[in-house]
Amino acid sequence: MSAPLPSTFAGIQNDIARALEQLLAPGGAATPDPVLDAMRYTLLAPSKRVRAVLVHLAADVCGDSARALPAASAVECIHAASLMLDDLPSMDDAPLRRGRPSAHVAHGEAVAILAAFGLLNLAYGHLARAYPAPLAARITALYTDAVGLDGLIAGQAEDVLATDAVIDFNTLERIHRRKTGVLFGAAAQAGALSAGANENAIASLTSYAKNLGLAFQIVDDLLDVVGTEAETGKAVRADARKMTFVSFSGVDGARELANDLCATAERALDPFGRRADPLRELARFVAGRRV
Ligand code: GRG
Repeated sequence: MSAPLPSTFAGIQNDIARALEQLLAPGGAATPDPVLDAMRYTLLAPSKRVRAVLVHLAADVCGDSARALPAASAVECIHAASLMLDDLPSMDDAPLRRGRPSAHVAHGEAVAILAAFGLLNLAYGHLARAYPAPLAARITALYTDAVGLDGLIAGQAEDVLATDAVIDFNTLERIHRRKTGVLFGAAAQAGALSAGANENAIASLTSYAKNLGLAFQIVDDLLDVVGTEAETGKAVRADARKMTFVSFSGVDGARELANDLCATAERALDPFGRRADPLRELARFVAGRRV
Protein backbone atom coordinates (compact mmCIF):
# COMPACT_ATOMS: atom_id res chain seq x y z
CA MET A 1 0.00 0.00 0.00
CA SER A 2 1.30 3.47 -0.86
CA ALA A 3 0.60 7.02 0.24
CA PRO A 4 -0.23 9.59 -2.42
CA LEU A 5 2.38 10.88 -4.84
CA PRO A 6 1.30 12.19 -8.25
CA SER A 7 -0.29 9.34 -10.22
CA THR A 8 2.68 9.44 -12.63
CA PHE A 9 4.63 7.58 -9.97
CA ALA A 10 2.05 4.94 -9.02
CA GLY A 11 3.67 2.24 -11.17
CA ILE A 12 7.07 2.80 -9.59
CA GLN A 13 5.55 2.87 -6.09
CA ASN A 14 3.84 -0.45 -6.77
CA ASP A 15 7.03 -2.08 -8.09
CA ILE A 16 8.86 -0.96 -4.97
CA ALA A 17 6.10 -2.14 -2.64
CA ARG A 18 6.27 -5.59 -4.28
CA ALA A 19 10.07 -5.73 -4.06
CA LEU A 20 10.01 -4.77 -0.36
CA GLU A 21 7.36 -7.38 0.38
CA GLN A 22 9.59 -10.03 -1.27
CA LEU A 23 12.68 -8.87 0.63
CA LEU A 24 10.87 -9.33 3.92
CA ALA A 25 8.76 -12.38 3.07
CA PRO A 26 7.88 -14.21 6.32
CA GLY A 27 9.64 -17.42 5.15
CA GLY A 28 7.23 -19.84 6.80
CA ALA A 29 9.06 -20.23 10.12
CA ALA A 30 7.02 -22.24 12.62
CA THR A 31 7.43 -19.70 15.40
CA PRO A 32 6.71 -15.99 14.96
CA ASP A 33 9.78 -13.78 14.70
CA PRO A 34 9.18 -10.55 16.63
CA VAL A 35 12.05 -8.68 14.96
CA LEU A 36 10.89 -9.62 11.46
CA ASP A 37 7.35 -8.59 12.42
CA ALA A 38 8.60 -5.17 13.54
CA MET A 39 10.68 -4.77 10.37
CA ARG A 40 7.63 -5.57 8.25
CA TYR A 41 5.44 -3.33 10.40
CA THR A 42 7.41 -0.20 9.55
CA LEU A 43 8.90 -1.00 6.16
CA LEU A 44 5.66 -2.18 4.56
CA ALA A 45 3.42 0.51 6.09
CA PRO A 46 1.87 3.08 3.72
CA SER A 47 4.56 5.49 2.60
CA LYS A 48 5.29 7.83 -0.27
CA ARG A 49 8.50 5.90 -1.15
CA VAL A 50 9.88 9.18 -2.39
CA ARG A 51 13.54 8.17 -2.03
CA ALA A 52 12.96 4.97 -3.99
CA VAL A 53 11.08 6.90 -6.68
CA LEU A 54 14.08 9.21 -6.86
CA VAL A 55 16.46 6.27 -7.43
CA HIS A 56 14.23 5.04 -10.24
CA LEU A 57 13.78 8.45 -11.90
CA ALA A 58 17.50 9.22 -11.71
CA ALA A 59 18.28 5.92 -13.42
CA ASP A 60 15.56 6.51 -15.98
CA VAL A 61 16.75 9.98 -16.97
CA CYS A 62 20.20 8.43 -17.50
CA GLY A 63 18.64 6.02 -19.96
CA ASP A 64 18.28 2.72 -18.10
CA SER A 65 16.12 1.98 -15.04
CA ALA A 66 16.39 -1.79 -15.40
CA ARG A 67 18.86 -2.13 -12.53
CA ALA A 68 17.45 0.51 -10.19
CA LEU A 69 15.15 -1.63 -8.04
CA PRO A 70 17.68 -3.08 -5.53
CA ALA A 71 19.13 0.39 -4.85
CA ALA A 72 15.58 1.75 -4.53
CA SER A 73 14.62 -1.02 -2.09
CA ALA A 74 17.81 -0.57 -0.05
CA VAL A 75 17.27 3.16 0.39
CA GLU A 76 13.74 2.51 1.67
CA CYS A 77 15.11 -0.01 4.21
CA ILE A 78 17.62 2.57 5.42
CA HIS A 79 14.98 5.28 5.58
CA ALA A 80 12.57 3.05 7.51
CA ALA A 81 15.36 2.18 9.98
CA SER A 82 16.02 5.88 10.49
CA LEU A 83 12.32 6.50 11.20
CA MET A 84 12.21 3.75 13.82
CA LEU A 85 15.26 5.18 15.58
CA ASP A 86 14.07 8.77 15.23
CA ASP A 87 10.76 7.90 16.94
CA LEU A 88 12.34 6.29 20.03
CA PRO A 89 11.69 7.82 23.46
CA SER A 90 15.35 8.90 23.69
CA MET A 91 15.07 10.77 20.39
CA ASP A 92 11.81 12.37 19.20
CA ASP A 93 9.56 10.22 21.38
CA ALA A 94 6.97 10.10 18.60
CA PRO A 95 3.83 8.05 19.22
CA LEU A 96 2.63 7.79 15.62
CA ARG A 97 4.29 6.98 12.30
CA ARG A 98 2.82 6.23 8.90
CA GLY A 99 -0.66 6.51 10.34
CA ARG A 100 -0.19 3.92 13.08
CA PRO A 101 1.54 3.61 16.47
CA SER A 102 5.31 3.95 16.11
CA ALA A 103 7.34 0.73 16.05
CA HIS A 104 8.51 0.98 19.68
CA VAL A 105 4.93 1.61 20.83
CA ALA A 106 3.62 -1.40 18.93
CA HIS A 107 6.57 -3.79 19.40
CA GLY A 108 8.51 -2.50 22.41
CA GLU A 109 11.69 -0.48 22.42
CA ALA A 110 14.20 -3.35 22.37
CA VAL A 111 12.56 -5.06 19.40
CA ALA A 112 12.20 -1.75 17.54
CA ILE A 113 15.93 -1.04 17.92
CA LEU A 114 16.84 -4.54 16.76
CA ALA A 115 14.43 -4.23 13.84
CA ALA A 116 16.07 -0.96 12.78
CA PHE A 117 19.46 -2.69 12.76
CA GLY A 118 17.81 -5.56 10.91
CA LEU A 119 16.64 -3.21 8.17
CA LEU A 120 20.08 -1.64 7.78
CA ASN A 121 21.67 -5.06 7.57
CA LEU A 122 19.07 -6.14 5.04
CA ALA A 123 19.79 -3.09 2.90
CA TYR A 124 23.53 -3.65 2.68
CA GLY A 125 23.19 -7.41 2.19
CA HIS A 126 20.70 -6.85 -0.59
CA LEU A 127 23.05 -4.50 -2.44
CA ALA A 128 25.91 -6.98 -2.10
CA ARG A 129 23.83 -9.78 -3.60
CA ALA A 130 21.95 -7.83 -6.27
CA TYR A 131 24.79 -6.06 -8.09
CA PRO A 132 28.14 -7.05 -9.57
CA ALA A 133 30.90 -6.41 -7.02
CA PRO A 134 32.20 -3.00 -8.21
CA LEU A 135 28.72 -1.47 -8.49
CA ALA A 136 27.62 -3.04 -5.20
CA ALA A 137 30.67 -1.55 -3.49
CA ARG A 138 30.05 1.94 -4.93
CA ILE A 139 26.39 2.07 -4.01
CA THR A 140 26.99 0.59 -0.55
CA ALA A 141 29.71 3.18 0.10
CA LEU A 142 27.34 5.93 -1.03
CA TYR A 143 24.65 4.76 1.36
CA THR A 144 26.97 4.14 4.32
CA ASP A 145 28.46 7.62 3.84
CA ALA A 146 24.96 9.08 3.72
CA VAL A 147 24.03 7.38 6.99
CA GLY A 148 27.36 8.14 8.66
CA LEU A 149 29.27 10.92 10.32
CA ASP A 150 28.53 13.48 7.63
CA GLY A 151 24.97 12.30 7.12
CA LEU A 152 21.95 11.05 9.04
CA ILE A 153 23.80 10.09 12.22
CA ALA A 154 25.61 13.43 12.41
CA GLY A 155 22.47 15.40 11.59
CA GLN A 156 20.40 13.50 14.12
CA ALA A 157 23.00 13.89 16.87
CA GLU A 158 23.18 17.63 16.33
CA ASP A 159 19.38 17.82 16.14
CA VAL A 160 18.81 15.89 19.36
CA LEU A 161 21.48 17.87 21.19
CA ALA A 162 19.89 21.12 19.99
CA THR A 163 16.59 20.38 21.74
CA ASP A 164 15.66 23.45 23.84
CA ALA A 165 18.76 25.24 22.52
CA VAL A 166 19.09 28.35 20.40
CA ILE A 167 20.85 27.65 17.11
CA ASP A 168 21.66 29.87 14.15
CA PHE A 169 20.29 29.49 10.64
CA ASN A 170 23.47 27.89 9.25
CA THR A 171 23.41 25.24 11.97
CA LEU A 172 19.78 24.47 11.23
CA GLU A 173 20.51 24.18 7.53
CA ARG A 174 23.46 21.85 8.19
CA ILE A 175 21.31 19.65 10.45
CA HIS A 176 18.57 19.36 7.86
CA ARG A 177 20.91 18.80 4.95
CA ARG A 178 22.52 15.94 6.84
CA LYS A 179 19.31 14.48 8.25
CA THR A 180 17.45 14.50 4.95
CA GLY A 181 19.29 16.06 2.01
CA VAL A 182 22.24 13.70 2.02
CA LEU A 183 20.14 10.54 1.66
CA PHE A 184 18.19 12.13 -1.19
CA GLY A 185 21.54 12.89 -2.86
CA ALA A 186 22.75 9.33 -2.36
CA ALA A 187 19.49 7.93 -3.76
CA ALA A 188 19.85 9.95 -6.96
CA GLN A 189 23.52 9.02 -7.32
CA ALA A 190 22.74 5.35 -6.75
CA GLY A 191 20.09 5.43 -9.47
CA ALA A 192 22.47 7.15 -11.88
CA LEU A 193 25.26 4.67 -11.09
CA SER A 194 22.93 1.72 -11.65
CA ALA A 195 22.29 3.14 -15.13
CA GLY A 196 26.01 3.54 -15.86
CA ALA A 197 25.74 7.36 -16.02
CA ASN A 198 28.70 9.64 -16.63
CA GLU A 199 30.17 11.98 -14.00
CA ASN A 200 28.40 15.09 -15.38
CA ALA A 201 25.00 13.43 -15.16
CA ILE A 202 25.76 12.17 -11.65
CA ALA A 203 26.80 15.67 -10.53
CA SER A 204 23.64 17.30 -11.95
CA LEU A 205 21.38 14.73 -10.32
CA THR A 206 23.17 15.00 -6.98
CA SER A 207 22.72 18.76 -6.99
CA TYR A 208 19.03 18.35 -7.87
CA ALA A 209 18.47 15.78 -5.13
CA LYS A 210 20.32 17.54 -2.32
CA ASN A 211 18.28 20.70 -2.86
CA LEU A 212 15.12 18.65 -3.18
CA GLY A 213 15.94 16.88 0.10
CA LEU A 214 16.44 20.12 1.99
CA ALA A 215 13.17 21.45 0.55
CA PHE A 216 11.49 18.20 1.61
CA GLN A 217 12.68 18.72 5.19
CA ILE A 218 11.56 22.37 5.23
CA VAL A 219 8.09 21.29 4.14
CA ASP A 220 8.23 18.64 6.88
CA ASP A 221 8.80 21.45 9.40
CA LEU A 222 5.96 23.38 7.82
CA LEU A 223 3.54 20.46 7.97
CA ASP A 224 4.29 20.10 11.66
CA VAL A 225 2.75 23.56 12.04
CA VAL A 226 0.04 23.70 9.37
CA GLY A 227 -0.64 20.02 8.64
CA THR A 228 -2.91 17.49 10.30
CA GLU A 229 -2.25 14.08 11.81
CA ALA A 230 -4.62 12.54 9.25
CA GLU A 231 -2.63 13.98 6.34
CA THR A 232 0.89 13.35 7.62
CA GLY A 233 0.31 10.08 9.48
CA LYS A 234 2.30 11.39 12.45
CA ALA A 235 1.79 13.62 15.44
CA VAL A 236 1.85 17.32 14.54
CA ARG A 237 2.98 20.32 16.65
CA ALA A 238 5.78 18.00 17.79
CA ASP A 239 8.68 20.39 17.03
CA ALA A 240 7.88 22.86 19.83
CA ARG A 241 11.22 22.30 21.59
CA LYS A 242 13.29 22.70 18.44
CA MET A 243 14.16 25.58 16.19
CA THR A 244 12.90 24.89 12.70
CA PHE A 245 12.74 26.72 9.40
CA VAL A 246 9.30 27.95 10.46
CA SER A 247 10.67 29.48 13.67
CA PHE A 248 13.26 31.34 11.58
CA SER A 249 11.20 32.35 8.57
CA GLY A 250 7.53 31.93 9.50
CA VAL A 251 5.08 29.79 7.57
CA ASP A 252 5.17 31.91 4.41
CA GLY A 253 8.95 32.34 4.54
CA ALA A 254 9.53 28.61 4.96
CA ARG A 255 7.20 27.88 2.03
CA GLU A 256 9.10 30.42 -0.08
CA LEU A 257 12.43 28.86 0.88
CA ALA A 258 11.15 25.41 -0.09
CA ASN A 259 9.88 26.78 -3.41
CA ASP A 260 13.24 28.44 -4.11
CA LEU A 261 15.13 25.23 -3.35
CA CYS A 262 12.83 23.23 -5.62
CA ALA A 263 13.37 25.79 -8.38
CA THR A 264 17.16 25.49 -7.87
CA ALA A 265 16.78 21.71 -7.96
CA GLU A 266 14.89 21.96 -11.24
CA ARG A 267 17.58 24.15 -12.81
CA ALA A 268 20.14 21.40 -12.18
CA LEU A 269 18.08 19.25 -14.58
CA ASP A 270 18.62 21.57 -17.57
CA PRO A 271 21.23 19.32 -19.21
CA PHE A 272 18.66 16.51 -19.48
CA GLY A 273 16.02 18.56 -21.35
CA ARG A 274 12.45 17.24 -21.43
CA ARG A 275 13.57 13.75 -20.42
CA ALA A 276 13.80 15.07 -16.85
CA ASP A 277 10.13 16.13 -16.70
CA PRO A 278 9.21 13.40 -14.16
CA LEU A 279 11.96 14.72 -11.85
CA ARG A 280 10.53 18.23 -12.32
CA GLU A 281 7.10 16.89 -11.42
CA LEU A 282 8.58 15.33 -8.28
CA ALA A 283 10.09 18.70 -7.29
CA ARG A 284 6.72 20.42 -7.73
CA PHE A 285 5.09 17.75 -5.62
CA VAL A 286 7.66 18.28 -2.85
CA ALA A 287 7.18 22.05 -2.87
CA GLY A 288 3.41 21.77 -2.44
CA ARG A 289 3.00 18.53 -0.54
CA ARG A 290 0.53 18.06 2.33
CA VAL A 291 1.53 14.43 3.06
C1 GRG B 1 21.36 4.53 11.53
C2 GRG B 1 19.76 4.90 9.58
C3 GRG B 1 20.35 5.37 10.85
C4 GRG B 1 19.94 6.56 11.35
C5 GRG B 1 20.37 7.12 12.67
C6 GRG B 1 17.72 8.41 13.67
C7 GRG B 1 18.67 9.02 12.70
C8 GRG B 1 20.12 8.62 12.76
C9 GRG B 1 18.29 9.91 11.76
C10 GRG B 1 16.90 10.40 11.60
C11 GRG B 1 16.72 10.90 10.21
C12 GRG B 1 15.29 11.31 9.95
C13 GRG B 1 14.19 10.42 10.39
C14 GRG B 1 15.06 12.45 9.30
C15 GRG B 1 13.69 12.93 8.96
C16 GRG B 1 13.48 12.78 7.49
C17 GRG B 1 12.03 12.90 7.12
C18 GRG B 1 11.56 14.19 6.56
C19 GRG B 1 11.20 11.85 7.29
C20 GRG B 1 9.84 11.75 6.76
O1 GRG B 1 9.98 11.13 5.49
P1 GRG B 1 8.76 10.85 4.52
O2 GRG B 1 7.78 11.99 4.57
O3 GRG B 1 8.09 9.58 5.21
O4 GRG B 1 9.32 10.49 3.19
P2 GRG B 1 7.37 8.31 4.53
O5 GRG B 1 6.62 7.69 5.68
O6 GRG B 1 6.46 8.79 3.43
O7 GRG B 1 8.46 7.43 4.03
